[in-house]
Amino acid sequence: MIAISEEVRRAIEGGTAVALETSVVAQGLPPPHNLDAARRCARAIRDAGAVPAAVAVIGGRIVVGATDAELQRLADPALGAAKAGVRDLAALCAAGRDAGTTVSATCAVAARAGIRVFATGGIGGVHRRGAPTEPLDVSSDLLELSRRQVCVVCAGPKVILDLPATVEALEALGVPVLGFGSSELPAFFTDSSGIRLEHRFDDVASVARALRIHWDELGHGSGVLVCVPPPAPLSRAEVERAISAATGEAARRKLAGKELTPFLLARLAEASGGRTVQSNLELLENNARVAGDVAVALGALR
Ligand code: PSU
Ligand code: MN
Repeated sequence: MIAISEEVRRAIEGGTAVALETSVVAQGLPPPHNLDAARRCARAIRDAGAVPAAVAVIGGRIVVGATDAELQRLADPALGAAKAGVRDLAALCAAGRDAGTTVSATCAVAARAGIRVFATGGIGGVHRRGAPTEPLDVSSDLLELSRRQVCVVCAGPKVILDLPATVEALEALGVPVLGFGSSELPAFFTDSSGIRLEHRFDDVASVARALRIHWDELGHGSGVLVCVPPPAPLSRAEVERAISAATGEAARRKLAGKELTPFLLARLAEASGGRTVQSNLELLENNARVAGDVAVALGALR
């Protein structure tokens, strides 16, 4: 059921494979930026001396190391690829569907395939609530992070979330949060969340050492979040204004579940005249490069 490409299989043995999610291709970014992002991330990982392994569901098979043709298939909105969270994988496979995999699904597949490092843009988390009567929406990304031995390199949780609540959930779940070149939690398009990070690293060799200790010496079964500030951040104030408007509209339309994140990201893109999309592309590529460096450093410790 899990088809691992020959190149990725060899890289897993050598410890240099880096997983990529594809919900960002199928739902997170509009065309043609979605395909562009996938290609830029793959190139950045190769430039670091590692091997990209895009995870996706194609015709009911989970692929690890999706081809460019398969990525094109996910990137075409007319083909209707689904959004696969971890719990959707079996049903989508049984139904023979195509799907982009979220962070939760990608963590699960990467761990199963033996891939230890994974790059994404921003992780899901605890959504904001306009009123206490609204249901609590918590991304399955958090729970998967707590039970898969994968290092997720990201620009922090998405700024559309309730950031303090997301950070508390990560603490409760026992997931280490490491700042890379930053002592403040980045929040996707913006580098200022106002939340201080206790652990900061400025080189990938130290990150790799922390991963080895976490998994091999201490025997922890959880993932590790490495948070890299976005290279082209937007101002927090500007982003917050757009988020209030977008979350208000989502509440009025009673949007929930897996539609919510893509809706909010699309609204922010409109409100910013496309600047959130540019920022998203830059940070995805940057995270892919750091993930490639981490994978190479981790391989050197074996
Ligand atoms: N990173 C991006 N854009 C995205 C996502 C991540 O730059 O669209 C996706 C990830 O796949 C993440 C998902 O897992 O958004 C979160 O969705 P939800 O809040 O429904 O769990
Ligand atoms: Mn959700």
